[in-house]
Amino acid sequence: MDPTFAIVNWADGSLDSPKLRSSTKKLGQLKGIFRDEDSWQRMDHETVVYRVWWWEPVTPGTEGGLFWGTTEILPGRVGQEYFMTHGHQHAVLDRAEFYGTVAGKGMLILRDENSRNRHEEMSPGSLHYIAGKTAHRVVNTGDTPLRFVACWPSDAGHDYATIAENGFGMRVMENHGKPSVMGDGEV
Ligand code: S6P
Ligand code: ZN
Repeated sequence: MDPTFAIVNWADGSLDSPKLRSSTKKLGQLKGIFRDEDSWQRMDHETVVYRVWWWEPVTPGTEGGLFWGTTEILPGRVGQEYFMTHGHQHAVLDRAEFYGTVAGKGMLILRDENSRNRHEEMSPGSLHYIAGKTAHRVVNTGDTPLRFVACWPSDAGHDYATIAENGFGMRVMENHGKPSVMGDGEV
């Protein structure tokens, strides 16, 4: 296959490319992310929370290029809090990104450079523009896998440390069987 060509299955977002890369994030790798530390501690740390497959048609760090990926977040909760991605801002802070939902139900949590929060509901077909200087995290609020595709600049990089330190300012918790968005400290 030509290295500038890949196949996307638009029904489920899966990707086929000779240069496909992938990573798996298990519960044990998400220490400090979920609010209920005791529940996190009691759960099986080998549980898969999400997987990412992505295609780098150019070398990471190349200015002007793009990457493409698919993320799958499994359904589940730690205490009342739904499974979600670690979340990050881009190392080159002003780099933007598109997310497009393929399957499942979720919430995109955003935090801008002035620490202002916003959330957008994700459902099949929803397309989300993540502006530069905006940290982003995805939460699976459904009971099936949430799958979304993403496109981001090849020189964006990832900064996980800043958000790990500051948090997102909001969390998505199950409340009477329904997702509820609340402030970090709210019960
Ligand atoms: C990359 C893009 C996604 C995430 C993926 C996992 O810029 O936003 O591919 O990497 O959804 O999330 P995280 O926060 O673990 O990188
Ligand atoms: Zn990103």
